[in-house]
Amino acid sequence: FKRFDVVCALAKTTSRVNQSDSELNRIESLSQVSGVLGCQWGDEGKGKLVDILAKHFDIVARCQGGSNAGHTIYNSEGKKFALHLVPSGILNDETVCVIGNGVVVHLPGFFKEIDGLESNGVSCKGRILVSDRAHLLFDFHQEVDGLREAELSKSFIGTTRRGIGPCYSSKVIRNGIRVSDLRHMDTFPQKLDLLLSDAASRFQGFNYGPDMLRQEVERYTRFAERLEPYITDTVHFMNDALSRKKKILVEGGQATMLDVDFGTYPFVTSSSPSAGGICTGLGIAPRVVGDLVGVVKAYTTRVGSGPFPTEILGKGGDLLRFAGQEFGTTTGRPRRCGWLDIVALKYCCQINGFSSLNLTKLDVLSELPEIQLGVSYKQIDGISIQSFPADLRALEQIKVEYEVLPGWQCDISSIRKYDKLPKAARQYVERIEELVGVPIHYIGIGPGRDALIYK
Ligand code: 2SA
Ligand code: GDP
Ligand code: MG
Repeated sequence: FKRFDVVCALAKTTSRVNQSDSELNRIESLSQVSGVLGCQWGDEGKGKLVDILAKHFDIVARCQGGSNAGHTIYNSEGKKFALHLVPSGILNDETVCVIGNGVVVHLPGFFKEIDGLESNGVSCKGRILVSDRAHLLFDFHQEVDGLREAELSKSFIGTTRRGIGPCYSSKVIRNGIRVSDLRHMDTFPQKLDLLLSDAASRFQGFNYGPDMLRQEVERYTRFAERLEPYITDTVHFMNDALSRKKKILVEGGQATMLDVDFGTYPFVTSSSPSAGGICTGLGIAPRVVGDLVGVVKAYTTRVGSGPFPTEILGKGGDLLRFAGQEFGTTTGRPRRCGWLDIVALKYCCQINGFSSLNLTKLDVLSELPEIQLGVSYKQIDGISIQSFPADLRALEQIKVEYEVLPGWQCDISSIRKYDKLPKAARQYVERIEELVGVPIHYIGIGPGRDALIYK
């Protein structure tokens, strides 16, 4: 762990720019293991917060998902980076980035991402550790993802087609191939053959032959060599770091409403983006997990199919989409847009036990004369629903009750102090806190690193 010590020594000497003592105090009082998790259907702006917090942590770790994630961040010069597998701590030179055992790793995508970062001046050497227990996601998983979607026809999930579901299926059915298997290339071809034959027997449209196996084995022999310096027993690494009082920030991908257990199943991803995924995806004990910051957009977006109770169809939705530039970071797909859903947010807060929230993209609402907040759900017969329903049929039939709040109709993107925000904007923030019962500590008013208000 020599490289880690060098990195941590550097972290202590970092200058912390543009932050007041109370803002610094807020960040530095975050517990030894903290997390940033999505509260809606993804794309809340988790990457931006992780990038900002990263310089106060020694390690930033991903615990679930794969390159379906798209985290857009801007460095201090305003240069844009879209990250998928690499944790959003990478732009801070001092941070060690861990890809945990719960992540599914597509090596061609991983190396492409690293090459892209390096060619943009971000040094990745010795700063990224990949768990030897993480599962490998192959190109064929991506192909199968597409075939499954085609098979589902009108009831398609709207996946990112990055092979996530098929790879987690291989893992759970127990014929998956893990990073540590790359150290045994003698048995690798047999294992891969088993996986590919399985896919071929299931999907008629999947053409598998000896050439494909030979080519993949050749490719992965090269990848195995290139990956070797990254491969780490990250369970040991994380627990050793904990015993040495290092600070760990966990970066969630996707969000609770896309969680395979708690989300709008089956319109979900195949991992656990909620708090539970931190322990299973990194091998650290629940008792060490401290502050969790929930990231919630000031409105709601969803990409892909599935229920969306507060969705705004038509022109209203288009307006938000263009104002918020709501297009997928990974696929470029237009995101569906709607009002903030307090019922879903409360459900998410219950599951994750957030210590605070980051309300993002408040600036996007600036032009609206009034803003709606979905505060409760009622059944067709008028009876109130207490929590977010599991039953999608029930969800289709609910009626959302809204509170209407005044808009502020002025540009707030250059404001940096909470009390300088227009009264209507503060009212909106405080009403959300009141309804949800969790304090909002951070407010996003633009995509840039400095566009954050500490409340
Ligand atoms: P998958 O590919 O199997 O995980 O898809 C299953 C569902 O999970 C949703 N999902 C996402 N939703 C929002 N953002 C995601 N990342 C990208 C981004 C998405 C993009 O940052 O914009 O570029 O399209 C993400 N990843 C998975 C997905 O839409 C399905 O509903
Ligand atoms: P993530 O997946 O949760 O990390 O979010 P994405 O990066 O996919 O999507 C969030 C988008 O909103 C990105 O393009 C960010 O640059 C941008 N963003 C984040 N916070 C803010 C904010 O407060 N205001 C505005 N206007 N944009 C933001
Ligand atoms: Mg995203």
